[in-house]
Amino acid sequence: MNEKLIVTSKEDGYAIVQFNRPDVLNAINMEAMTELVDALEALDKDDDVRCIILTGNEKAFAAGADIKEMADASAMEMLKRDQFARWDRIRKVKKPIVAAVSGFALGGGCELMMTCDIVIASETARIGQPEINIGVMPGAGGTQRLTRAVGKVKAMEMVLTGSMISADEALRWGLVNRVVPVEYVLEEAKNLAREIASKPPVAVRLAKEAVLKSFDTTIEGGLEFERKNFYMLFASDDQKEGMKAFVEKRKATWKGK
Ligand code: DAK
Repeated sequence: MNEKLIVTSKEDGYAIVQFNRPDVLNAINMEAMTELVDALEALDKDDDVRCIILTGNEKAFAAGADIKEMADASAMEMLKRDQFARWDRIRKVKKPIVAAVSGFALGGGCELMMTCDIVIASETARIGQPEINIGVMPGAGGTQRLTRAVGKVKAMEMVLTGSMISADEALRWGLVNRVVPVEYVLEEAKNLAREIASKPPVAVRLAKEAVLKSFDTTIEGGLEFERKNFYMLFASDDQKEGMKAFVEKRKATWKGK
């Protein structure tokens, strides 16, 4: 039997999803992408899981889409493969995804990292959009999410030169949340996942949804959307419990409804 290209494990309240193509620096081929999306969607439906960590290994989070798989493809073949459909499904995952990034996060790897909600990077992280060096350009959000995260001039430099940035630069530019020594990157992501998993799940879900909404609407539309989600939470048991527990000076117990 073929080895799985994506390995999933569950811990207390969260799950870890790990790329498993170490020989090619976790380059993402179509099979890995399918496994990844299937795993994320299954975890999204799993009530025991409240947060998902996406990670690679010490050398690479992911060095991009598999170049060897794309090299000879025609435009029509690329169109028929319809890989964007899989990427779109990741965007629809409702639970928070924390990326734990060591080594290379390049091309599709960087784009996948930016699709995650929070990013913990190790000091060894090397982040970039090097597609220009192989005759193409970013195709899964690299010109859009990167530009929103770091601003036009920095995104332009990364996309047009294909140069990589260090973890410290990524931190200064707002592309990652924090930088830790490589041996702590997964531990730090787990701490964060545990903390998110301890929060009321419906509020977490609606809050994530509202933050993401800011990417594709006007401020007016976004504020309206936020307000509706805010009101909706007053229909949850967890809102009653959370506020009651505060008044009674005790710890809240969440029901997730
Ligand atoms: N694809 C396939 N194999 C890769 C790979 C990749 N992206 N990156 C590395 N490898 C393989 C190498 O070929 C090598 O395999 P063997 O030769 O041993 O068989 C092995 O991994 C180790 O790599 P190196 O020997 O090159 O290792 P080095 O430490 O010397 O260099 C490197 C590391 C990361 C600087 C170098 O490997 C590199 O430049 N890799 C390519 C990085 C890159 O250009 N990434 C962007 C790929 S394009 C789409 C969505 C997304 C995308 C496209 C479409 N749709 C939804 C349609 C995304 C496109 C991309 O990401």
